[in-house]
Amino acid sequence: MGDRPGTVGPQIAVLLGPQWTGIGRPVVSLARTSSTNDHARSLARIGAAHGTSVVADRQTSGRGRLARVWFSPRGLGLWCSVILRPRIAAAHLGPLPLAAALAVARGIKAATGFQCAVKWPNDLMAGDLKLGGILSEAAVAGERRPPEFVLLGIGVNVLQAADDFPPELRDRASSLLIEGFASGPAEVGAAVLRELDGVYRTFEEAGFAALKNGWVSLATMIGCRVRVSGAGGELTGIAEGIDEHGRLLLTTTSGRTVALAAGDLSLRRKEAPGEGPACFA
Ligand code: BT5
Repeated sequence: MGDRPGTVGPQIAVLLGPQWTGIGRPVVSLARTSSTNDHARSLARIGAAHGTSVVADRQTSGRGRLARVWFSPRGLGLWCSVILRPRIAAAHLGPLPLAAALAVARGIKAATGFQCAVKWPNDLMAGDLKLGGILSEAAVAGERRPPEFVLLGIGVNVLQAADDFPPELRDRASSLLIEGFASGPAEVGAAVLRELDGVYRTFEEAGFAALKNGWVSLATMIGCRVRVSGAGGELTGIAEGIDEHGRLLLTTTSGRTVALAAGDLSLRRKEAPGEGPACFA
């Protein structure tokens, strides 16, 4: 882990202002770390307070779900993890990544004016290109108890030009700059943390049910033909919506509707008879 302070974190602290006591405070700033989630975990284990954020200019082993690589070059994106100490049982935290994605989308809008979309379960999208993602990890001691802590990892591509992405991501990823919205990682970060503060308060007090409509209003894949892959294999069908637990409601080609708690969703681009419209065709 790098010990030098970074440049993005202190700017976020300034933008949040000295009076800010909400999520994001204190900001722990690093020039470089393996993964902000890992650094946040070691701080959480030694008692870091609810709301503490860890921001790095660059991650050397940034990761997505299932230990996938998350590309996090220096100064070009928001690479941040927030330590949460929930007061609600672990069993109710399933939709937290969706709530967080909603907060990030609202923060991006507040900082830049750009309205991105959310894609189930944890993506931020510009059309069908990935702009960012959420990695939520919890130290759970039983489903009926609050976890000791949750680490909410937030990655947003801000300043990359197309050729800053590795070749395998160039036709799948975008940044706010590529979308035509100039802003810095710190401006985006401060706005995201402000939104997260309000969204998380609603989540704890009223549950995801109170945020669901907001999430759905930004979800462009609803009504589309999609494929979902996960531990149980692959399913194809129409994404009808989500329920109050954040599960995807998918009507399969056989007409059965299933509620999926986890998986990877991809939009099917080619028309197939009897399967409904394809999106982004
Ligand atoms: C995610 O995983 O989308 C969660 C990403 C979370 C990143 C943040 S950064 C701060 C914190 N610290 C961390 O170490 N992580 C969090 P998933 O849905 O599994 O998507 C991963 C996939 O996205 C990869 O397999 C690539 O295909 C793609 N990808 C990798 N880097 C990307 C990037 N910068 N922009 C867009 N797509 C990317």
